[in-house]
Amino acid sequence: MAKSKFEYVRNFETDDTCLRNCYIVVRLDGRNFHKFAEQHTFTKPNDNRALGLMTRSAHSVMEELEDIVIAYGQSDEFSFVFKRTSTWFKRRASKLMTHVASQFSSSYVFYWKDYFGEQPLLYPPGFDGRVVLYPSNRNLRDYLSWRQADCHVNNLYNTVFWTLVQKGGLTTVQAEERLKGTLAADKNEILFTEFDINYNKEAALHRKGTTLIWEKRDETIVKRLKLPNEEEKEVPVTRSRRRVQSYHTDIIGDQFWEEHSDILEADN
Ligand code: DGT
Ligand code: MG
Ligand code: MG
Ligand code: MG
Ligand code: MG
Repeated sequence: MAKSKFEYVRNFETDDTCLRNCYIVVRLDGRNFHKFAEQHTFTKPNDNRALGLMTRSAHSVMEELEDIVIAYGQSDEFSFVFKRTSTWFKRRASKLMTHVASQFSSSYVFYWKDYFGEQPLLYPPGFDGRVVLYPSNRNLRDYLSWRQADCHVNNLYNTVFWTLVQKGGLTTVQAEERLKGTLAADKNEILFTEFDINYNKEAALHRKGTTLIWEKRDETIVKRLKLPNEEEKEVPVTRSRRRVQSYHTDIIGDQFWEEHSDILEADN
């Protein structure tokens, strides 16, 4: 087809190809979820329906899009890591990020009722996205550690804060005052001595967030085979299938990475 005289406008598009050899991380974060959580009466400090829906949506992103090797989520955010050798959409940052954001957002709405039942979704939620490149396994692990440490710090604070309010009868202002300047050890101590709560025994989902990875499983099904001039017979067929598995476990230390050594590709 002949080129139109308008064709030149293409040249105004900027190149946003992600640097080769780097892990591409897309992090989404719920837009104004402070208000969204209030309006949809999320339980405090953690709403398992909301967390389940976030994870379900991330699961859909991993299944529908190419080359995501691990995802990590907590609160209203989820990070998706594309393998460093991915060539999906020619590594164009805007394509990758918008596909992740739109697949996630539409899934969040699509699966809403599976988690919230009859409670209506009051308005369409949105998610912002950003792309960050990490050139080494150490940098990528430090990124994920940073998000999990953030989960821990916030959850410890929120757990004590809402325990002081819900069980201790403090007002939110009093609880905030009480926690001013306290360290992690102080917060653990308040929970333990005043409320008989051992923070380390609180739900791992809340303390560690959610990590999604691919796992291979052998699956055996019985197939009916009909060869020419033979009776039809049933034969077992085993094939390796990948499926998304979720973990609520520490990803800061080495153990997780040693047990799942196929996630990271070697630094060269
Ligand atoms: P943003 O991200 O700048 O548009 O603003 P927000 O309001 O989304 O702020 P952000 O992302 O820093 O904080 C997440 C908010 O979501 C925070 O206000 C608490 C709320 N949220 C997330 N998960 C839960 C939950 O399980 N229960 C409750 N009650 N609130 C939650
Ligand atoms: Mg924010
Ligand atoms: Mg947010
Ligand atoms: Mg957030
Ligand atoms: Mg198109």
